Amino acid sequence: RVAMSYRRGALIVLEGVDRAGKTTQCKKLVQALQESGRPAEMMRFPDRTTKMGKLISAYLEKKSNLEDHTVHLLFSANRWELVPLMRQKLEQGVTLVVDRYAFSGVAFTSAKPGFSLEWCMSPDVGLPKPDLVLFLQLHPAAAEQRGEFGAERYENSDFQKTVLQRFEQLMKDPSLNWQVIDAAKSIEDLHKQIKTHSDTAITTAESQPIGELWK
Ligand code: ADP
Ligand code: 2DT
Repeated sequence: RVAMSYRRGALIVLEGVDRAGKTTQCKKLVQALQESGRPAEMMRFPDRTTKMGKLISAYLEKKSNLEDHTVHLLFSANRWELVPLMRQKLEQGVTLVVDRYAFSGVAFTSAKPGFSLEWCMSPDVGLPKPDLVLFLQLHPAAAEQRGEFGAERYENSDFQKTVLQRFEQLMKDPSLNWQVIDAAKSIEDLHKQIKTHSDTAITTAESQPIGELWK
């Protein structure tokens, strides 16, 4: 094919506070895309199945302690180790629907004392840039009604409130296609809205190269 479009898949990221419905919506989006004949796959970060992912998982389950900078870099490394696979899929035309990405990385670490947004962003600079970042916005009180916090690290309401503030800072970046969604709506309403944004992003991405995050 000469001078043909890229026809690559889109990189779609879902972000939001704990229990906003990210996992529920990622699964529904992948299923809907597949049913409409578009190749799509789900990914999640952290990916706990790799060697680095297992270290992260033990940390989140409080089975191990890691120094704060160290664990931040591990979360980033866990994304970088999957970049070759992500690029391969995208170039094959597969749309990737990703549950959390570098935005969670920055929001969670920078909610700890002594961590600037800039320092937290730097290891993730140059990752494949999402074509769409859906932020599932949910008030902390509404999130609480969806059930108790689990026993994992970071699962407490004061920390989550600071995390939300950091997400809000990241959303001011106009170089990214942020779409804020009201996550208090029903699962079906949210899905329709997310599907519409995704269809637009997929069409746009087809004729564009993969971008570089925060570069
Ligand atoms: P996250 O991945 O953001 O933590 P989940 O998709 O795991 O969120 O959903 C958290 C909980 O909230 C689950 O019990 C899920 O069934 C419920 N839930 C998800 N979406 C909604 C919604 N739109 N309205 C009410 N409850 C929801
Ligand atoms: P879940 O598996 O329930 O989504 O929880 N986190 C995530 C970070 O601190 N840094 C990161 O880079 C990422 C991707 C968010 C995972 C927990 O890990 C946090 C909640």
